[in-house]
Amino acid sequence: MNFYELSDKVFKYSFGNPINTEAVVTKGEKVKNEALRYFNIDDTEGMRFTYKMTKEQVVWGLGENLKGMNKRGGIYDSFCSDDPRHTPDKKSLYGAHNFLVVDGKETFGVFIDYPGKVIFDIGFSEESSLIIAIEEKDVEVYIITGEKPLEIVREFLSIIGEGYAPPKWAFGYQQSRWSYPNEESVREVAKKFIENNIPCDAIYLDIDYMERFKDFTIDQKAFPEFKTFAKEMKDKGFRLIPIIDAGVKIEKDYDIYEEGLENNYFCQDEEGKAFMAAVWPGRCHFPDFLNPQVRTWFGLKYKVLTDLGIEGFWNDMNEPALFYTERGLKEAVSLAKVSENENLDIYSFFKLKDSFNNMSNSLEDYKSFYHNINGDKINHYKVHNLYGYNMTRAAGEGLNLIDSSKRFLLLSRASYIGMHRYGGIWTGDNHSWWEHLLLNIKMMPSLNMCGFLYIGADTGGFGGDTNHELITRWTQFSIFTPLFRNHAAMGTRKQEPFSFEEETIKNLRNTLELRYALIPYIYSEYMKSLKNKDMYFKPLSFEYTDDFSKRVENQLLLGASLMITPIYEENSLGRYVYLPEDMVLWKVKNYQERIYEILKGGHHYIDVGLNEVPIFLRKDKAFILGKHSKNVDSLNNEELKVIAFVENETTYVYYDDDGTTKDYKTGTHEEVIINIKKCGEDDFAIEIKNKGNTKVRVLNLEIIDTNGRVHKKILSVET
Ligand code: MIG
Repeated sequence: MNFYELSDKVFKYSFGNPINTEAVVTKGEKVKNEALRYFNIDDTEGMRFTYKMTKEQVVWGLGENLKGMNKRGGIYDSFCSDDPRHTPDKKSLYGAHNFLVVDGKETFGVFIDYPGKVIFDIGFSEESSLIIAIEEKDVEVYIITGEKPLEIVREFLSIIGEGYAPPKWAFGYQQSRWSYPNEESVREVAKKFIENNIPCDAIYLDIDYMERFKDFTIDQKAFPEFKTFAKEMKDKGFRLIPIIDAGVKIEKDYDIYEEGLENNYFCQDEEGKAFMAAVWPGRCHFPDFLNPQVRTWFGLKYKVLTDLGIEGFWNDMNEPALFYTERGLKEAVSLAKVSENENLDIYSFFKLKDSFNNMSNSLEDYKSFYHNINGDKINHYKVHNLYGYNMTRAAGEGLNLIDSSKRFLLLSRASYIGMHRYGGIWTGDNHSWWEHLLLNIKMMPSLNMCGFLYIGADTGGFGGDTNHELITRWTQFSIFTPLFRNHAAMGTRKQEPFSFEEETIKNLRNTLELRYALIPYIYSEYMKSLKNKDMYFKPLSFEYTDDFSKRVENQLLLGASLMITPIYEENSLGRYVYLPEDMVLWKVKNYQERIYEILKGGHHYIDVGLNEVPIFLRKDKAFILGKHSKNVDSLNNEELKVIAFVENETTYVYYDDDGTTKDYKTGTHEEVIINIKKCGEDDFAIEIKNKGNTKVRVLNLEIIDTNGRVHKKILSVET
């Protein structure tokens, strides 16, 4: 084992001959050996790391996963999986995010940098054991020390590199469906948003926009004048976001297929032929995204679409999902060769049934193809979790070559730690189930811990039919997630905001207007989290140290100042909330009406009508509120509200930048620093600093004092 010190808090232990995943960007100094901290190692078969947990310890992390924010009591297989039914018994979703923080009297972080399957048994097999197991002996383990979980997370975020910033318009509402298959249907959706006065920034194009599901092609019948159409939509205020799938269709004269084959850019089978499996386009080959040359080649193909005016993409099926291979098909078909009147015994019947069920995403298939990593032929199974990550990396790097100064919207379904540098993720094929709204809430801080900031779920649920209540409650939560997209599967009921009855449309419109009014705060908090290596969503106990906060899994801290308490249960017109300190409650029906109520620290039941969004403002904190518009590009934030709850003093740093270029990376941005200090009974001293030429002209302050009185002041911002 080699031991490296990355800082005085981060230690890397390198066992055997690990594959460089490039998850971590910081290189450490190699120092003398020391035994792995915290864990016992058993290397009789693969590697098994065991830590004895005390009863009081909570385990946070693991990014995109099922179960609670506290991962104890569960067993998780880190193995990117295309499984469209996220039921509680499942062990894997689309991402592989092997970072967790053990929090208690002894507190530390651990990251298992291993590109194959990792099993996290967190007090499942043995109540007090945290067991991490891999099948091989080549692995890098990072241990991160620190006093508190947030401090440990921030150390981790600083070694995996700065995250991805989408363009500002990507903070607007986005509408999707599988599918809006042609010009007319997209035009119709746009028209309904306009007619119903509902803000929206983007409309998604699912697989049907392509010609026979071929990447970087457009179905000429469905979109005869794509470039003109994209411009027409943009002029109306909507960007189009096409999907790109991992599988490349095998079709003679299709350039991607021909070039890939000619240059050996596809993953190969045992015999060195391009590996073949079927997905949407039928039989496909799979670009070897682990090879940098292939990444550049594929990444530059996005130019076909950027040349037509496209500014955003979503990369799908990149676990990679495999519907079937010839092998699986043969096996199933041969089992199915039974005569119709055969009396199958029950075992052969199940075997036959399973052979069809197990045809997709089978381990045997994953073990049957290879990548070329620096000239070495590496079995896919060993590096499975790097595939989606590197597809999106290909896109990110390609888009950077296409236009190095422009920010594009980029989403991936599969991911590994490190991919946050290239794009965001949506959390895949959830269902229109209340359980998945709660899961969505719990997953957000875990993903932030692993570097993923531009995240969100399919609002309303992808599979199954939503109803007016679920879409309303889900939308009321999703207005706080950086990625805010409503998406639904083929065959499900329509779930665009205007597809419901008048009252629901009105509630959704008010909710979306609130989102747009919150964009100055949301964007400011997002960018500060990115720049300062911080979390956008936090569990309560990452800031409040009382014992009860650790148990709260259905409320989140949002940025520097707010706490949100979403309604996630059917038929409920309210909920229990826990306040670690006195806070201001603003129940938003319409963001133009602001009635504030002070709630004392402790447990409360609050009424929350279907037309209300509860927002809590923490003590000695402030947030920013703008006005809504039809989309982000037309927001005018020269005049902003500053809403503060002041007992003693608060400072809010309002961040903004051009929202379109990468200039922020070199420090170009604007900041308005607002300091409010209580000086006497009704007296507040206010100081405003303007750094970097802000566009803000006027600040309307609403200062709430501890008696609930609101003090209003209007200040102009000096330039
Ligand atoms: O096998 O492109 O997660 O968002 O609508 C399904 C069709 C493929 C899965 C994605 C989903 C998308 C769907 N895709």
